[in-house]
Amino acid sequence: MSAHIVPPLTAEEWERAGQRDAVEQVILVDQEDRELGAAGKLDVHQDGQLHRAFSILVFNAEGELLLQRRADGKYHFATRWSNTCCGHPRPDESTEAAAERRLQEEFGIRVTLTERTQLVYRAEDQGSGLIEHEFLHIFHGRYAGDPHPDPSEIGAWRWMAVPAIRRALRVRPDWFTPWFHLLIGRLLVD
Ligand code: DMA
Ligand code: MN
Repeated sequence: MSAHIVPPLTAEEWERAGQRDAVEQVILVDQEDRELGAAGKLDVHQDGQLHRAFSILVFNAEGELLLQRRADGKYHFATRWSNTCCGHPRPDESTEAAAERRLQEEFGIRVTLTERTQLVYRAEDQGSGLIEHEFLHIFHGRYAGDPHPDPSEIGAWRWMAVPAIRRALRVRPDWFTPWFHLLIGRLLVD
């Protein structure tokens, strides 16, 4: 199973990445999001190939954003604070269905999502050696009440007002994921 996985993933990191990540497939795309085929999730993040992904921003009635701290065992960008939820549609799965699925798996909540915009970006994770290079579909949704996070995905969570997020990003930039900087800096207008 792991024969095609090459350094920089160490044996320990491979273990942490776990069986679920090892068998997941993602959709390879071009710069216009046209499908080019499927490939293994960990392979794609080692090689830095462009693939389809989504990022979700869930707000409460006060306009605060639900943030998550990625769990210690995540395959990349572990322990960093980020937007509500992210992930990859599987081959033959719609991006919206995948977004709603991951929100339920990670946070245990059902939210109706609306696609707002798209963004292509590339970022390297020093910790894991993995590369994110994504055609990102950005969804917004609203939710009231407490979420029920899966601790293997989410180490901590909090609601946070956007001005406070902007200050935190300035003061502690490396506590956050690179795509969260992009989402807040370039896209978020709420
Ligand atoms: C991957 O997020 C997608 C983006 C936008 C960075 P993730 O690692 O939280 O998702 P998953 O664990 O489902 O691959
Ligand atoms: Mn990705």
